[in-house]
Amino acid sequence: MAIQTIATQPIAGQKPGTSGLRKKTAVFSQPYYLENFVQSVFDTLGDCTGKTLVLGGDGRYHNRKAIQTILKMAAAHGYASVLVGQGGILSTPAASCVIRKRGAAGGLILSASHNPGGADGDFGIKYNIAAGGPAPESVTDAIYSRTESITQYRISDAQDINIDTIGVAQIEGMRVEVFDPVADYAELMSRLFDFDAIRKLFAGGFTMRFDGMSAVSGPYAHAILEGMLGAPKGTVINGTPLEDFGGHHPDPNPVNAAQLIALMAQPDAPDFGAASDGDGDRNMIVGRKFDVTPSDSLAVLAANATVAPGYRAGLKGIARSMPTSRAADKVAQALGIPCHETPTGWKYFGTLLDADMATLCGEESYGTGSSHVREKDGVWAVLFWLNLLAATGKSVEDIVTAHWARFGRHYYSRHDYEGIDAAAANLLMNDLRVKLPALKGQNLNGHTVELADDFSYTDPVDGSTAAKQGIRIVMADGSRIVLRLSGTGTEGATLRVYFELYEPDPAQQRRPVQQALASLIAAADSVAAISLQTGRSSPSVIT
Ligand code: VG1
Ligand code: CO
Repeated sequence: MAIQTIATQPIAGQKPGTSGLRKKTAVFSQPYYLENFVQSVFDTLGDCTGKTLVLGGDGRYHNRKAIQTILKMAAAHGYASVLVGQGGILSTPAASCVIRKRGAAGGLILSASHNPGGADGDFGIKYNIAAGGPAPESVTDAIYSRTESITQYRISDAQDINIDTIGVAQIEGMRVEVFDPVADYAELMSRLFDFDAIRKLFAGGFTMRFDGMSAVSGPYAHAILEGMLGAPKGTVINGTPLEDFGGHHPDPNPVNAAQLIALMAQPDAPDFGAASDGDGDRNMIVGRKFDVTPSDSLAVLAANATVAPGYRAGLKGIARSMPTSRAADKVAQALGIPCHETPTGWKYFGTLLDADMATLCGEESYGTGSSHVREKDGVWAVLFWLNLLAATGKSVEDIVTAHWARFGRHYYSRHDYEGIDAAAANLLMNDLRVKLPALKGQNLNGHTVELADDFSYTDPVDGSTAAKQGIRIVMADGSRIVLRLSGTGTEGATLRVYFELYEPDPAQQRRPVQQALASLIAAADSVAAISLQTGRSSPSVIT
């Protein structure tokens, strides 16, 4: 065994986006691609000697190979120890949990999350810091800038090691510990939620389907729901991680989790449905014939947080990403706690959670989480809902409609225009930016514009700033249109248009969502010339 120094050259475009570096698998599997990026991470971190690194991924194609490469590179950089999830499996929230619990210096998570996997799909990598959360922008910017000047990387020429059996091995004197990816996480969950009450719920005949979407959350759901909580076998469907996610798009929304939605619409539907994404950090909550929007889910959990033992003491604050509906703001107001508005991406919640300024966080993109880790957490959200259902004995629909009656309903929808021409997408955003100053006071389809800007954020804890985080057009009647370009795609550009309309009157809260939002949808098209600029007459995905 020897450590080798290999000459390399910068590869263009290794810039992490909303959540790490994501590219086509074919790009990632090119010689030097992963190595250059990982070396740039290690160079940015500085001296790694004696430190512990957590390593794992969502099990997608190329995961195992990438893990072997990273192990050999870590060994060449003096890490004392690398903790690897068995079989290379480690959900994003479990990685965050393990980094924190084991006092690791950080972790490398291999995932492109909700993007499809396989040889023709996507692959990704991100670095998480010692607090357990995604590296802040200052770090990802430094990594990117390192990728632009890299000249060599260091790697051990050791043989591949067995990552399928729990135990300890060595590479160049570095300890490699293959651990059970579920155990620490499951133990944390059992401390946060009333497992006895949930066990009784299942024992009483309550039925559920959890769709693992053939991705990483399956093993967690099998162990916790069917194992620790006694849910009948078959509660978890698509529960085995597959390298290509069964050819599906592992994104838990009503479009991509159509199988679950159809099941929940049957006359004999289970009481409760849920799904998670590729790397296990997203969640979709479904009642019988009743989908819960992620923004509502955050608000409902916040309003009822004290039912769960881990949140008995109440919440310090709530944080939501800017495009997420303002349903959580209403709850924060009622609870007398702050509601922070951050840019899209979980990395912006870290400082607020560390400073105890927020306890619950959420994003409209099926992401909910709390201070228990520093990532959004799919299975956690599902357990929180189960705890709530067990504590109240009510149905999902009854809980949500009672919430609307009390706080008002925020009708909400996101329209995605995927794979559009990147130049056209940038033109659309730039044209709209130019129009913003003149929009104030204008009447758009019956809504008077109160504020129109490009969202900028200053972190209240460390003072760091992020500009151009999405265009928001806020109306005097409380409704909003938000437009931004995705930072997780790998082909062309994706335009996301978010719509929100507040309806305080319970008699008006059961309208079809797209109909309720129709005036805003038409207003967005006229102000941003969406059909004209994208060449699309309708969005590719509506959630
Ligand atoms: C999307 C979502 C964002 C989420 C991000 C990572 O980003 O909109 O809310 O944090 O994915 O989620 P974008 O830039 O494509 O809109 V995950 O589960 O893919 O790590
Ligand atoms: Co994800």
